[in-house]
Amino acid sequence: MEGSVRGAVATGPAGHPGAEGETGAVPKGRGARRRRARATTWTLAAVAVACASCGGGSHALASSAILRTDGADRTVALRLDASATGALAGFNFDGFGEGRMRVHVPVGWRVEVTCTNESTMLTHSCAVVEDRRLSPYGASLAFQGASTPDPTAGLGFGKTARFAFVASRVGTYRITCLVVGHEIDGMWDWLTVTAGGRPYVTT
Ligand SMILES: [Cu+2]
Repeated sequence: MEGSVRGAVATGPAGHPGAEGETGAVPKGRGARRRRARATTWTLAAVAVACASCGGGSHALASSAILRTDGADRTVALRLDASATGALAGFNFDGFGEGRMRVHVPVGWRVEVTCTNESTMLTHSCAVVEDRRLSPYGASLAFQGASTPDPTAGLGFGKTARFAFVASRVGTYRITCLVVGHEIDGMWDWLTVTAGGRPYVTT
């Protein structure tokens, strides 16, 4: 019977040049090109390691990508990319956390959310909750059906889940991740349900 615990295998950064010794200074020609190539490899490796937990890209999403409106149906499509950038150590939606994004939707409109976890390290979820005091344990859903499935467990890397709800009450709510500790680490934004007007996003 195996008595040992199999641990994670540590691997070097992709493209590691290995134990090859440094050669003398070669100002130009193949040697210089090789050094430049090696420096680029190291830079890319460093970026890959630095962003291992943030996943996603380096740019926050544009408002036009975050919210799309079908006025005839009184429906909005809201895209929430969890950990879209490295902002707030990846605790963001679409690159925004700690309330820096505010989604405005008129009362009675249907909100169709597409939630994708871009983090390679952490699970994340998407939910709309009552605007109560921030807690490591999250908050209650503001509208029926307003979260991804099993939101305290969250979605794995690259997973997408969709949900929809009707913004049935005027008020201020939070868009949040309900994985324990994430909201209080900054992974929340605002949803304002307005008495009228058009849907829009401010960042
Ligand atoms: Cu999260």
